Parts: sequence; C-alpha cells; structure tokens
Amino acid sequence: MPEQLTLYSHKLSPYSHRIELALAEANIKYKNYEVDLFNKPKWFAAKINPIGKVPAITYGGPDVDPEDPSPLSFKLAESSVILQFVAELYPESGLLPKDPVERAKVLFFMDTVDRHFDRPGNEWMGGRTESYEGYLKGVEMIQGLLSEGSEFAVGDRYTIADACIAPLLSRFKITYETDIGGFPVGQGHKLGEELKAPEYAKFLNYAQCMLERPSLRDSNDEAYLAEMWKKLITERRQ
Ligand SMILES: N[C@@H](CCC(=O)N[C@@H](CS)C(=O)NCC(=O)O)C(=O)O
Repeated sequence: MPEQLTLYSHKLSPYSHRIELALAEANIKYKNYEVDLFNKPKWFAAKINPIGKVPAITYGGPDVDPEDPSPLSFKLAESSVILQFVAELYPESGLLPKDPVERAKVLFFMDTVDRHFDRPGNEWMGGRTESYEGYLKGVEMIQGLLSEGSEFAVGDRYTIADACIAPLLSRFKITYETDIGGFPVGQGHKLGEELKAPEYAKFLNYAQCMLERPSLRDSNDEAYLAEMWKKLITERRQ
C-alpha cells in the first residue's frame, strides 16, 4: 500500500497548482483539501503549516480526515520544496532527472522562475510597481534558459521546472488577455501586444506547449481566476 498523501491547496493559488500538476503528471493518487484562505481554520496553522500558507502536504501516517491531521504524518510546505519531494518520492516519474547537470538545470530554472518572473510579476499585478519592465526582463531570462523550439523547460521531458512555471504562465495569459490586475488600466493589454514581437517567440511557443498539456488544461479554470481577481481588485480599490 502506498503512503497517504494529502495536499492542502486553494484554487486561486498558483503555488498549489504547481503541486497538482506534478502529481497529475506522475499519475499519483492523493487527497486534495481546499483550505478556505478567506476564513482560515485554526487547525491549519496549528497542525499543518505554522505560516498558514498553501500549498502544504501531509505524507504517511494513518489515512485520516484532512481536517484532523495525524501527528504521525510528515508535514511539508513551500511549493518548490514540495515539488522536489514529490519528484524524489516517485523517481520513475522522471520529474527530476538523475543526471547531476540536468538536475541542476531544473533547480536553476525553478530558482529563476521564483526570483525573476514570479516576484516582479506579483509586484506589477498587485499594483506595487508602475511598470511591467521587471516582469518582461524575467520573460527574457526564462527565454534565455529555453532551447530553441523545445516544449519543455529542460531536456526532452516534463520536469518539476515545467510544473513550477506552468501555473504562472496560465495566469500571465489571463492578465494580458483580460487586462485584470492592480496595474493602470490598459497595461495588461499593452504587455500582450509587446509579447507578439518576434524576440519573444521562443518564450511564447514554450508557454503555449505548457498551456496545451492535459495536466494544465484539465485543471485550468481561467473564468474562475479572472472573476475572482476582478472581485478582489475591486474590493481592494474601494
Ligand atoms: N513561497 C510560497 C508561497 C505560498 C503562498 O504565498 N501562498 C498563498 C496563496 S497563493 C497563501 O497561502 N496565502 C494565505 C496567507 O498568506 O494567509 C510557496 O511557494 O509555497
């Protein structure tokens, strides 16, 4: 019998989505528990993740109700760390290459995504910076790591580097297509136009491959995300 694995997540969270994708790609059975981030249950920080954020997982121990986690299970948070743990748990999934150089490329790609793509993206989308220049610089850095015409971040198969960036790419697309964000009106569409330049073709081609992956397509609720962002941004502006 495989050990139990429970994922604590939220549909709005790209970081939770990363874990869902890795588990789907590895074809792993697990229990998903949606944490109400707007009314967080006390037991979540007390028993699962002291900083109260999703994603988090429990692994092993008895198969219990997710609302009453067992002290006997292993608890883990931080999406990049969970991704690596999942890949190590299921080595046959190929989510993390065995070759040290390929492995390092995957981990470096993930680090670049977090520092240079996700971070400036959040700043801009949250209206904490006036321009998307930092974000676009991140696109260029990611693009610099991609091989010409490759459908994967590293090598010729899906790894946790892809799972790390894919949810951000789907949200990126919603942003420039709908113009919903904390930035000045029109900047989302402007970014979308700018990305059509031939110099970003490699990035967009890779992004499209990720968006077409069944693991993402089946778990990507663009309409829900757009509606929730609109609601949250409107509430914040009032
Ligand atoms: N660095 C963390 C970020 C996790 C994170 O920010 N999660 C957000 C949802 S997207 C959250 O749980 N927010 C609830 C809170 O801060 O109370 C990771 O990669 O897992």
